[in-house]
Amino acid sequence: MRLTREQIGEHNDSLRKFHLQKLDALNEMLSNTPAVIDQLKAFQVAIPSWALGTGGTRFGRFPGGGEPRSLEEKIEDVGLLHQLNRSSGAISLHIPWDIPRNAKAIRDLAAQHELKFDAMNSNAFQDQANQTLSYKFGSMQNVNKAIRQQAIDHNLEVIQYGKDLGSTSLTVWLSDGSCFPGQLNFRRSFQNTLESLQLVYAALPSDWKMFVEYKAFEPNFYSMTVGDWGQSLLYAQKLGPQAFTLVDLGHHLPNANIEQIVSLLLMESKLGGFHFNDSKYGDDDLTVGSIRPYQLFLIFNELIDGMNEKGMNHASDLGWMIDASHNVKDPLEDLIQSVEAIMIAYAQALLVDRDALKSAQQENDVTRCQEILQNAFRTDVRPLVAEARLTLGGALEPIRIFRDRKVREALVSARGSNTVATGL
Ligand code: RM4
Ligand code: MN
Ligand code: MN
Repeated sequence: MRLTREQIGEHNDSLRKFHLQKLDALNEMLSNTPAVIDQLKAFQVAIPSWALGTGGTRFGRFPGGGEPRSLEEKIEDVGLLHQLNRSSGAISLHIPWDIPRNAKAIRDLAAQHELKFDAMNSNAFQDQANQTLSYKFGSMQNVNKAIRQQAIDHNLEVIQYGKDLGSTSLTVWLSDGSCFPGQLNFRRSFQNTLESLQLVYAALPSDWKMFVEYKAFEPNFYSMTVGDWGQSLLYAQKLGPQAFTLVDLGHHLPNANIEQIVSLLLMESKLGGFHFNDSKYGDDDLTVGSIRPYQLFLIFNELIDGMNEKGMNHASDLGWMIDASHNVKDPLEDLIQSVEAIMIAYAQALLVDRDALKSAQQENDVTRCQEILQNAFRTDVRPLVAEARLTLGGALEPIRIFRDRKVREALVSARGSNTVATGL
């Protein structure tokens, strides 16, 4: 489903006057709005193929209707999102949830929607129907070599799918770990995992990156074999220059200082990418920016600072992806909100007066440091984000047009009300 240019034009015309008033006010207040808008226009956030349906919890799943029934329909949904916000120009596939059986056709369809293929995600945390050996006691850490080999082979297959699609990165998230003290030999598990990852790393094309994603707990609750950024960094350092740490915002112990983690990983040139989501407790996978928008801003503040220092390209030198799951919201509306929250945090962080902050830090002027950050954070940058969308042909208010044009209703009538997308 796509909206027509005319429908988007009509929507924008009805809101343009008010939008321009707000934009003018910002232009008067700030000196660098054209540069910020240009950077926003270049910034793209990949959408995971598993976020387009309703995610379940272990207590149940409540599909909302009109969920995509195939990879093709997922691509169409991301295409629609990108049409509305012009910042969702990539999709990230999880294998085997979304196997591209006909790579050429899938590539063509994505190109029609102006979408690229972001990181490929492997899955050695669930047993599949046709699988011979079980991951019950882990995959790459497993004491059984044949099980480790099965996980390695799966990752090699995922790289192959990615090559066929034009992706250039692999994200490995392992649920490996233990639930009880004594269950595992920590060092042996680490070594097994490292050796397995090394075999996958060896198969990476030279222009690919490997992202090693860590997670503090769940589904294992006593130890995780890639449990924090320290462990992930160890693997990435031992693997080599194409391996990096991936930070998923929901994968830390409560109150972790994620912005500091990001800053140090960047310093070491070992930050690879992001999975954005928000949480109150654990890996809640809630809408980005819905719980802790200030934390998101502080993370972007460190990202920009660290990337600028290294002369990195904000848009292309790290992998930006959402990793969320929706139990009570329309998945497309939720993704619109998540992408918007990321763009807002990025824009606010671009407004931080870095020279002033540096001198305030040098002078130990703690009050001024806080003022500088909070001045940026408290600026309503939404007109800048909307202007970036508008000039790229998107909609001024994506959620409003989504509802006005009854997009979900149209998807329900096209796909049915009982469809269930693959994913968690
Ligand atoms: C994990 C982790 C991975 C994601 C799976 C679905 O908790 O965040 O990135 O692929 O969930
Ligand atoms: Mn993740
Ligand atoms: Mn997660």
